[in-house]
Amino acid sequence: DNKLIWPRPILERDEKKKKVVEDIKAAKSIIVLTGAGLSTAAGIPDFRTPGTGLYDNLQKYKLNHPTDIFTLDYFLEKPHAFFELTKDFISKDYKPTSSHYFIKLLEDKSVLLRNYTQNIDGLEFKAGISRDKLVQCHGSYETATCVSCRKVYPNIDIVKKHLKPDNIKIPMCVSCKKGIVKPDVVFFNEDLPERYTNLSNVDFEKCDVLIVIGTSLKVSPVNVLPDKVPIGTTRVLINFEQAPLGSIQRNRTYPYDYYLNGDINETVFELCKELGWEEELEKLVSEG
Ligand code: CNA
Repeated sequence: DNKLIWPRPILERDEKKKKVVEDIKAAKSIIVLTGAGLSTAAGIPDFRTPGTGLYDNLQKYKLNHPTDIFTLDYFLEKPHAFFELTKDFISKDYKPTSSHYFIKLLEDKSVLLRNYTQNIDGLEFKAGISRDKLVQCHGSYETATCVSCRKVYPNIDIVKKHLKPDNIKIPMCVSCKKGIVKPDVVFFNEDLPERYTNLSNVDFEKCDVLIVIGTSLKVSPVNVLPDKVPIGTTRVLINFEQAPLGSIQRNRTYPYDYYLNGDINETVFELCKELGWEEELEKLVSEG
């Protein structure tokens, strides 16, 4: 049912692109909401792409459901699976994609209000996006906390030294000695960081252009963020697939919704070309 997906396809791609470019040119407060699709071109699998996504590649852990790996119950029982994934994230030197640099370019042009990212790979920082401009909705691998006594570890070194290429040990708390030290990435049913709550309550009402990139918008509560912008806001989705409607949105119609279907880097490059930002983007990427 076309009514249940977002945004509804109304115009031809070129026509939509033209409108999006006009609105970006006129914008003062752009929010970019990103997901795992943004980083697939960096070599990091997303969750849900059939075949390559993490959920299709977790058979060896014999999970009842792929999301189990990001639940506290499963983690407490079988922490190895999560730490094996963690090892990749914190040891490999992934590079930002050109679309990460596009977000940085929006910041350089003083039109980026915020980048809300669901990603935990830290590639936004590697692209130079300021801490102030970033909300890591699902936490990050920068810090860790003991699941038992809640001792906070201000860096991830304690975890890192347990994760050797072919030998994964479980990092235990040096203080209480009985809790596992869990990186501060948000699991299902865990609270999102305070920064997310505080800023999302004020940012979205100021947003004149919302650009959603590389997310299936299936994870709550981030998936309702697009519904928090004013009705006159331009909302753009750059993704291989349309997203399901959020809970609030069902009864509202946003007149300026544009779905730019296709590969993220290609679409972003096309937009930059039409914005006349091609050279600046290429410069950021090459200096990266
Ligand atoms: P998801 O559900 O896997 O959705 C990703 C979306 O991106 C899908 O709709 C894909 O079709 C689309 N996509 C993938 N590659 C491209 C491409 N090149 N061009 C166009 N579209 C593409 O992931 P979500 O982000 O929606 O789910 C939220 C989870 C994923 C968050 O909790 C993240 O922490 C988690 N995650 C993060 C990473 C990371 O940090 N890089 C990796 C894997 C999962």
